Amino acid sequence: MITFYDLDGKIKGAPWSINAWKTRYSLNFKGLPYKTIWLEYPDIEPTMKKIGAPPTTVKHDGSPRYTIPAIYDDSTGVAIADSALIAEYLDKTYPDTPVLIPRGTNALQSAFQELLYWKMKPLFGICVPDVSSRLVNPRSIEYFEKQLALDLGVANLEVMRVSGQAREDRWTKVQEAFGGLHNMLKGGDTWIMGDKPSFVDFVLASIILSVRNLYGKESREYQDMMSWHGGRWNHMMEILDEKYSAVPI
Ligand SMILES: N[C@@H](CCC(=O)N[C@@H](CS)C(=O)NCC(=O)O)C(=O)O
Repeated sequence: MITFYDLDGKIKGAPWSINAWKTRYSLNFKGLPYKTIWLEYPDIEPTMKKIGAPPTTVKHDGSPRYTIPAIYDDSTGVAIADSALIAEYLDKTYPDTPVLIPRGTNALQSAFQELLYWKMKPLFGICVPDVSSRLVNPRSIEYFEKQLALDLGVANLEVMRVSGQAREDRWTKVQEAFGGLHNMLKGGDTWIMGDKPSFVDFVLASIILSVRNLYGKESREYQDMMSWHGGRWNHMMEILDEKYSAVPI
């Protein structure tokens, strides 16, 4: 069976890590059974070393950075981290399951992921200062805030907070970013690659999910987003919620 490593958080049953959701959607989409191990930030590095999952990048001091999501697959003995590498591994190892990264689309999928991150910067600007108080367990807060502030090049996450009209203006930029995506996805397709979901849809959905986890399904933010562009994001999320959002423990 596959063991999936995710981050624990304050809201049980609603895991909050955007990156881990990419892998949860991937595993659910493929219908592969798995169990979840819930970690706190300080546990990630020792756990990854223990299972043999390599670091995915480097920290600001040049030391290796170990990250979740990661999986350990006891049928092959493979331990692997990074959601995109995990998707590639799952496609290769379980060829009879639905494909996450269709053959020949690796470069396009990577490029689209990067584009999404650039486009969604205004959204991250709104969300980041709210994450630790609403979602992160006390044991992870110091690590999370320090690491993210370093990543974002700010003294602390609070300096990013905007309110009042400035927040409204930023929210308009988020809507414009989704509008840009909507214009790219011509026609009535629900999914980025056309008639079937693929890994990049799960990347986009995990970003949308971060708003729902942070502010709640009934929040003004989430409801507003779900009304944009003829409800196309709502339609996508409804399908994903119904089919691929189970959170096995
Ligand atoms: N590109 C990686 C990013 C993974 C990532 O940044 N994970 C965060 C949690 S959401 C993490 O484990 N951070 C630990 C650290 O930065 O030390 C992926 O897609 O899996």
